[in-house]
Amino acid sequence: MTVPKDHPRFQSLEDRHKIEEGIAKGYTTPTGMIAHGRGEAFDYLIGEQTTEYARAACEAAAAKLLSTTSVLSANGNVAALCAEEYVALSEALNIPIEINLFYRTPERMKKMEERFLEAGAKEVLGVRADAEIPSLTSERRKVDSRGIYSRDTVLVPLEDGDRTEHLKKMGKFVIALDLNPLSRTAQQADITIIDNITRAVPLLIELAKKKPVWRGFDNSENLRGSMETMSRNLTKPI
Ligand code: PTJ
Repeated sequence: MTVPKDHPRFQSLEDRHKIEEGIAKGYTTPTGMIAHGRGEAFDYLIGEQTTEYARAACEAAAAKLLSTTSVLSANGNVAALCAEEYVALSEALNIPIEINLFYRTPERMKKMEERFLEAGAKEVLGVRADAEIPSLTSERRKVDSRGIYSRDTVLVPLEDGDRTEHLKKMGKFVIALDLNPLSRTAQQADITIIDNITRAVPLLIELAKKKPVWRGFDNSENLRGSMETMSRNLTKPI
């Protein structure tokens, strides 16, 4: 079905169809639809726009990703929503993309790799995982020794799980990208970007090109700002 361009929720409906397409093509897991719906609810609460807090977090994230050895983790929802932009971000930062799936199967890994190669990536890590995140039991423990295993900074998008805790135990700097400020990943990361990935990735590309300098970042303060924005939006008079 074609969504009319003048529909007030055009972008949101388009994104839903991208998730649907990802599921049909086999690189996105069916539960990715539920994850997406959860994200949509939080997007409403921040007003479906990039807040000043998200912008500040993106600027700090770009500086950190540029100044350390870094890697961009990718799951099935990322592949569905913004594969091309994610590849452009990896090029702007000159760092690799590594596929890391919760519902990991050889078929899905192959389809994910094909999706990113089609989107222009020259190489995608993760398919031939040869290392493990110690003490993590889920399939997300399987990582690439050239990527997540050895690099200092990991961008973890659209994930409410236990990987961040274990990456932190390995001494890594974790940047979360998640609309839900209460998710475990959002709460445990060193920088949390509370924004829709479809807005945050283009902004990260723009900021990376300006080569920002790392000046430190207060994540608790920034998370508080995003949560206050949400509660203000919830209580504002109609
Ligand atoms: O592809 P796999 O096998 O690795 O599976 C991916 C799942 C669906 C398991 C993974 O995405 C996941 O952990 O889902 P959760 O636990 O529902 O967490 C997803 C988080 O992403 C939630 O906190 C949502 O609020 C957030 N989210 C969803 N869509 C967006 C988003 N954050 C930013 N932008 C979005 N578009």
